Amino acid sequence: MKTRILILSLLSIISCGTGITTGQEIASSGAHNSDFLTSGNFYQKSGAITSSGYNGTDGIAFIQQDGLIGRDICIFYPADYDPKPHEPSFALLNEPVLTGKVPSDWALRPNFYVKNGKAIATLPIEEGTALYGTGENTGPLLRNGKKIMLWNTDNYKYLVDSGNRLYQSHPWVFGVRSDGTAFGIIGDNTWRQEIELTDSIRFISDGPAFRVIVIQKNSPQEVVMELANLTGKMELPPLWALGFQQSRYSYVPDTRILGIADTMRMKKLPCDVIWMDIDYMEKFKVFTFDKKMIPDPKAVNQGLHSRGFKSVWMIDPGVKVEKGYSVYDSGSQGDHWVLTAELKEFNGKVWPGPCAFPDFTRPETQSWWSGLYRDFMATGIDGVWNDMNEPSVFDGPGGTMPADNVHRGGGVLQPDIHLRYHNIYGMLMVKASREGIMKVNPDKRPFILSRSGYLGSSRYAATWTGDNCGLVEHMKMSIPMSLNLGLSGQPFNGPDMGGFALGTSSELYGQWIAFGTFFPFMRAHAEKGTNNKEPWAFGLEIEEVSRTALNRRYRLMPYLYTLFYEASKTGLPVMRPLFFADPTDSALKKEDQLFLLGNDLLIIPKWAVNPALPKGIWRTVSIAGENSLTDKYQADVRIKGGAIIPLGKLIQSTSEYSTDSLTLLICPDQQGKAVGQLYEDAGDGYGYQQGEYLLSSFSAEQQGTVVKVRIKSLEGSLRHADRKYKIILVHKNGAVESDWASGKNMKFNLPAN
Ligand code: MIG
Repeated sequence: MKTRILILSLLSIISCGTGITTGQEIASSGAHNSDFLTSGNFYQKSGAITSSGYNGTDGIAFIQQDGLIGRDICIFYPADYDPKPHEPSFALLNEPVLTGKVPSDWALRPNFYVKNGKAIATLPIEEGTALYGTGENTGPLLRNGKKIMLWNTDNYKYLVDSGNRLYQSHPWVFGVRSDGTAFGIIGDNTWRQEIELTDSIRFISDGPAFRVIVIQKNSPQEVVMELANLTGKMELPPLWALGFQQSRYSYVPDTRILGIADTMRMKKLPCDVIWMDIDYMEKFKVFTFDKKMIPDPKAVNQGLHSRGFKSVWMIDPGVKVEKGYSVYDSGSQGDHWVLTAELKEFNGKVWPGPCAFPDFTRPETQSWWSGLYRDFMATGIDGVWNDMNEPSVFDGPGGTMPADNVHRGGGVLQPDIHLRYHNIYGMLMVKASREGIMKVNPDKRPFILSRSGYLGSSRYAATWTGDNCGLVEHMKMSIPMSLNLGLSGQPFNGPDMGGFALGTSSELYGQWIAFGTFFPFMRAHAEKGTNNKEPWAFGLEIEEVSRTALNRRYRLMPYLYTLFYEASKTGLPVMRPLFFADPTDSALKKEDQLFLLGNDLLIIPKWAVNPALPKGIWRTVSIAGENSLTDKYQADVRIKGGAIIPLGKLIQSTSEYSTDSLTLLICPDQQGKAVGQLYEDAGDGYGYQQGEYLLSSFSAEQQGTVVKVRIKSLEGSLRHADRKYKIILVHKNGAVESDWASGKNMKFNLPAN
């Protein structure tokens, strides 16, 4: 106890907060903070540091400073704001710069106060406002009335705290008013905190007083795009990451891995990726391979590649404490571990037994961790799965490390306790992973899947929603969960399709894959000890259901890839809530059985009961020969009047993807017109950043049985010499198909309906 008091007093050297700090100031003030024992750290103004965080004096604080930081974006600093415990921000790409005064008619201002020692910011909820966001949540799409804890937690089956805290933290509330205007609020701090959306919007932090950023726009779409401008965007992933992915805890030995791949091909179930879970490792030691299970990792990767598959392998943060194990040895030599409050190496139990945990706040540790990927990736690994990075610690308080553990920071990062850095531990881990992977494969686009995350972590990794169950309830909830992640800045996400824990019945799997095939990230996964959950494991009927569902995804690949391109440019989600179709239509605001894929496709799962539907023309289409109106499983997919959707060929993986011939699904609006777009590039690498891509627009006009189609190149230097097109005209009573044609201005004569 004595040591703790000594350390905390060393830590708590008073510093004065100036309120506003520029990026440069942070960089220079951070520079001499690398050794916190001599320079000390910061905050200590209206309260004292305790080992569990901030302990302010109760009372109301005035706004110390506020102003515009962009078009329709304002920032508010509380009176006792100190930048040191908060900056640089992990959510924001750049430190905000004041560009003007808060407009006089600005509706949303926070009130700041301290209650029970906690720093709080509240904002009023106007009547009729629908609330969303708050990141990864269980429960419905609409967040009104909810209380959410932001404290990244390994939440098996979503049972801890009734699922009110999961693996990720997004201090972000997104609101849509009844008139369709919208706002978003960032409570810019990483500390353990709660968000309450009961009588008002309330951020209640265990850290010192924090600043709040408010975006107000005319539409929800503009708010989400502005969030992406502030927090950064997902980089365009490799095309293969958009394919179907098959995982299990765990596919071992090597022969089983290749067997799964072979069965996919034999059964003509399109698939791009096989995933390797922890049992491939030797005694769960990261960056090793078990000699019996995987005697030759290179051969496994080559085997997958020669079958047209990619491979993703798991890496956890916990490093087995074992002298002679190179990762532990080099980590110890470099002083890379998170420390206890007594400044000793912290050890906690995970799969390998006692582990040490990299302190990713240290720049040296970041580069060390990056470097570990060199030999690993050299075996031909395509993607990396960072799991357990909340971090999950089996014998730690609340399943993680103690909140008073010490992170040493360095560079621009302040030293501080775990309570501050917990929620961005995983984000810092995937940042280092990504850098390491890019260094080894500079000509490939990295793919990383992270379980933990924080607002803005789509900059580094895709995500999935953790350990759900093979339950109808979890199947249905996967839609609002994915939607709210998309509305919180993470477009590349999806659930464990089919359910991770518990057995999955044939019926459930069939229903799930039939709409799950339209998730941005589509991976089937299964826990150890559960029934086999590959598409063929549920009998012939469900195998056929799966084949059709997967064929639908792969035929839609040109459209899906175009949506990912759009997301990487604008921050708009790939999977969108129904109210995006009409933010003024109150009936759509809580509908979360259905979703939109982009703007032009509406996905209606078979199990949806009395769904609210957007107004206007939306017509059911067949994408891969299915008739979803009579089919027991396949989701009803409807195309919007006025839209053109490019479809590709039936393929078994994106390694066969080409846009040499395209089918245009055309659904004319009231005036007989329709438009669409297509993005294409090499599918991997960075040529597209040098202009090696093509963004085209399609426009169509129908007059009776004649449809004229114009194709324009909008951007990029890629050219297509002789692309063949056919069209499928979707009309009131069905669809008619044309012959193949080519050219920039085509005229299709269709058979009469
Ligand atoms: O404690 O690696 O969420 O997808 O299969 C469980 C084994 C650790 C949790 C992940 C799950 C993965 C499992 N992991």
